[in-house]
Amino acid sequence: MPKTVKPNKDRRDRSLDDALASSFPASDPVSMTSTSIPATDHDAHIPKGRAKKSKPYKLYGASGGGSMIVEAAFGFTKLPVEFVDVPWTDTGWNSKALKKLNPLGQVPTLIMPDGKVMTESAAIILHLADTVPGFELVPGLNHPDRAQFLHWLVFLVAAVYPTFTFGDDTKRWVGADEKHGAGKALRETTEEHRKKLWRHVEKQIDGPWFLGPTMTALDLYMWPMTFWRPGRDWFEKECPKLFKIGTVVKAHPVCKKVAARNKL
Ligand SMILES: N[C@@H](CCC(=O)N[C@@H](CS)C(=O)NCC(=O)O)C(=O)O
Repeated sequence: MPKTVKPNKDRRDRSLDDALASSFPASDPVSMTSTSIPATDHDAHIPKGRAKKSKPYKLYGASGGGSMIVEAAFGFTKLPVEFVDVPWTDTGWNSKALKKLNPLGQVPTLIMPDGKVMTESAAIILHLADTVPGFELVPGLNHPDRAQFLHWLVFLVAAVYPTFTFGDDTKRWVGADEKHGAGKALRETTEEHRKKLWRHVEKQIDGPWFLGPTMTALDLYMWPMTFWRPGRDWFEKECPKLFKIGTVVKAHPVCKKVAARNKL
């Protein structure tokens, strides 16, 4: 699993408070929860008076992992969701908790109200946008940022995320050659590759958020991802815009709740 790096409280810069006061747009959780987003949109077809309480989603996650991105995204909705915390020692191909649900043994793994399984953070986030009217973390179909949002969402999960998959537990991939240094080499090359990817992103974005003036789900990824390897110091020096996004998102009330539930 991507090792989290303990946040350094002293590093919280002064402009963070200004950012907090000004930059959470309509996605501010207070305004989100005060709108009339129905708790159970999937029950919309049930005639009034016969509406029954919808079954909750069930989200399998691990503390500090990418499941927190999805948990935070759920925090911007009123959808009912239950959490199952999987110990890191029980993730991966031999996971007892996840084996029957997701053979990869990865989190997030989501059980839908109808019992079907959904994995892949990007798919789950797009599903939330499909399900929750007014979900503002995903630019809508005709929004001018839609194409860039999709571009970066898939980039994060298809280009960046696998560098952890291959670098975290190198024995899985190099087998007996681990003894001969292949694991170390794989770790190093995936780390270097990831740094290149992040530098590329940093050059492409203007800030203050990933897509500019408005917070989107891409910013949620920057929360855990800027705390994972290569770590906070590296991001602060090499990718200050991404570093800042991670810092501000971490302080968002929704993410604070998620962090507390994850005992971070
Ligand atoms: N493509 C997946 C990646 C999920 C993933 O790699 N999760 C990590 C935790 S951050 C995991 O479960 N690692 C355990 C493993 O692969 O064995 C997504 O976007 O949801």
